[in-house]
Amino acid sequence: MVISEISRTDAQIAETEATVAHNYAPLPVVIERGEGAWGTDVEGRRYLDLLAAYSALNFGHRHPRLVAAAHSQLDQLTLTSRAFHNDLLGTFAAELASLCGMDVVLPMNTGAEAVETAIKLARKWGYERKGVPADRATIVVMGGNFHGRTTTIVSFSDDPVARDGFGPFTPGFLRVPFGDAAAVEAAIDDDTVAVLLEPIQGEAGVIIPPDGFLREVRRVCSERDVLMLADEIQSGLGRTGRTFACDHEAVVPDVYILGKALGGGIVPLSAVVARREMMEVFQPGVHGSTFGGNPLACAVGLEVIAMLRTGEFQARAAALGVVLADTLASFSDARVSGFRARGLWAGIDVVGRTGREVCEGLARRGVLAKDTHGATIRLAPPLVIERHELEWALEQLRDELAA
Ligand code: IF1
Repeated sequence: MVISEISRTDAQIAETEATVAHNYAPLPVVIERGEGAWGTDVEGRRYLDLLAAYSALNFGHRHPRLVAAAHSQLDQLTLTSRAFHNDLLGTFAAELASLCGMDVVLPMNTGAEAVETAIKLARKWGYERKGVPADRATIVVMGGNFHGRTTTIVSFSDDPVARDGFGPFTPGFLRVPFGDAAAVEAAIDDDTVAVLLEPIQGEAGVIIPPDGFLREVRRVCSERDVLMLADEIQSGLGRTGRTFACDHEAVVPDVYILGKALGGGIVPLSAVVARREMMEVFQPGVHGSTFGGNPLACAVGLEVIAMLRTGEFQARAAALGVVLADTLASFSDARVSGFRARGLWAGIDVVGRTGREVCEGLARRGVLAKDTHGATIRLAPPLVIERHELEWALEQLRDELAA
């Protein structure tokens, strides 16, 4: 009898390693099914997903309302391109603009595309409305930023791993320390068209700026006629216990940059949302995307917006966020040297082990999480997680750190 020497997991990993570029180092877990906050691997083992695809799965795996919206649209129309109208884009844009308190939406697909769109908007607005001399526009960005992987975006990254080897780089960006409003103000001159920031920095390890920083940036941008571009791709759409992370300081940016959970974890959907006076710099033909505003994504996006309008997911993230923060605060500082948490989002600095080692141990305990930058792990459970599931997961983390 031939006994298979290799498990389905190992076979699947070997095939992936042989045929897919090694631009990631995934945990040795092969997910086959997802339901709510849980994934099941090819050997039937279940995992509680505390990454939620970096906050693209705020509504969990295959939320029934979102799957239903996708299914019904699949039977009708999936793509027209913007060469013609479709019957959903206007409604989707009106609903999203209303959710943001803005007027106009430019739909794209990935987060990086939305960030690039916002950069182009700010530059064009600077030249056409602010009178900045051609090709002189500058944008102030933050140390520790992560806004995507295009060559222009990595041009202003301070992470050598994300940036090295991809030059020559796009000029026109000034980096200042995240959280330092005085440095932001000092960096602004007559050529500055925008300040681009994540209200809370995700990849940097869930870095929350000093209270009042966002209000100060808002004040300075208003005073100096500079656009405040808020990248809420990861921090937005309920993650921090509010619709947007900016809401915690009652700050309304000039431009919201959205993505990830906007597509419900089903289709890529991102968007730039702003007032009409900004968006008018985009005249026909100056910007676009094949899939931008496609009816399938709009159908799912409309359902996401309807779900966010109930406030249920924001309230869950706020309430369970208290459980998360209180539990992390109880961890001994022999295991955790620090943490940051807001809503259902936390960055935890572990002691004596790499974040990767902790995440490998968590996977063996049936919990999926992701490390970032050495000894930090990020927790971002789906907002549909039940309290007892979150408590169980945190027990696994406590046990793993004590191991
Ligand atoms: C990867 C990080 C997180 C983002 C913010 C724009 C984008 C992202 C605030 C671009 C994307 C993803 C990208 C993915 C892993 C993940 C990530 F580790 F890369 F940095 F979440 F923190 N703005 N973040 O977080 O959106 O083009 O990917 O749709 O590239 O490894 P995208």
